[in-house]
Amino acid sequence: MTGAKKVLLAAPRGYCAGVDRAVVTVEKALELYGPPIYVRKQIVHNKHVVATLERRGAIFVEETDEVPEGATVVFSAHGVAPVVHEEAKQLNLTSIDATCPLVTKVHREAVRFANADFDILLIGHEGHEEVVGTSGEAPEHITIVNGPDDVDNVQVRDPEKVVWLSQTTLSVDETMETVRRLRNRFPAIQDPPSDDICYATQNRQLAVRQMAAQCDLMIVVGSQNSSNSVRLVEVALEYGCAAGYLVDYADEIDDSWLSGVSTVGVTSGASVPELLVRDVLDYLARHGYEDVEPVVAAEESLLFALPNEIRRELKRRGKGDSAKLRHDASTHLH
Ligand code: 0O3
Ligand code: SF4
Repeated sequence: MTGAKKVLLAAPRGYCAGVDRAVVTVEKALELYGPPIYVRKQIVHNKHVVATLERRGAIFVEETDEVPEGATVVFSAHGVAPVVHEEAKQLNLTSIDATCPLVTKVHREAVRFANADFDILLIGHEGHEEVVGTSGEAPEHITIVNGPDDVDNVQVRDPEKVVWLSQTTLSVDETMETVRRLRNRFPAIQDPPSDDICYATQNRQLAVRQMAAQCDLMIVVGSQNSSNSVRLVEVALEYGCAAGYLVDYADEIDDSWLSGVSTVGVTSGASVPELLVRDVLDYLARHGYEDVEPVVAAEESLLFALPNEIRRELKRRGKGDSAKLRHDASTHLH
């Protein structure tokens, strides 16, 4: 081992504005309406968040038809296809939409280009909830492109009327490679009106890129089904870190990972409460990595207003809707 033991701690890491809004939406719904509150799919892709909300009375279901008639259902941060809103209406459910506004932005782009009769090439992971939701906006116009190697399979009606859009949580580098190959095949392809890979995904990857080469090991806190968290491990390895692991909890860290390691990088995905990162730092401190140095790639201050249904109800009960209120409410998950 060379040099003293230390930790490089990425910033930004953890909760993005869309996750904060979605988690607080479920917390507020529980508080305002009382349990049970049904949530369609995992509100965000994090084991700890889901388990904590479950203990407080949230019931997670896979499909809308599992929700009893007349109950309240929250749609997850990843967004839903219009058909899901329809189903909820048919079942007489009160729906609260916790879709991140930056995902909704991509839905709107899809609708706009579909109305203009474009072929839309949606770069994203087939089967991921966000991709299912976005493609459900205009299924007849959208083709999913599952990364660079999928480009050769793409067929379009008119190569002059093609646009690419993307899932919000992809690898920036890999997506640029997919776009480069798409542009080789369809030189007239249009770019999205603004970046679809969101600020939070980009910033978390940027921080990892900045520190990867200085780290012998990268520990990313996040769940296996969290696209943006999985990408952080990949980025660490691509940018020169020798080893990288994704863990939900500190107790998943294997002591042998630290053998011969002087610098450990630590970060977390956009759906990860900060307390889980604290546990990892505590574990590392117990193993001699007490020196923690932040690596700050960007400052973030974005906050989204809660969904209308929640704001209306808070207002009706004279509880207001300040950002402060939201963060106070979710302290235990942060
Ligand atoms: O989309 P991803 O699997 O990364 O989802 P997470 O882990 O829940 O993170 C929040 C991202 C999101 C809701 C869609 O952009
Ligand atoms: Fe929204 Fe980006 Fe967070 Fe997804 S990762 S919930 S798009 S802010």
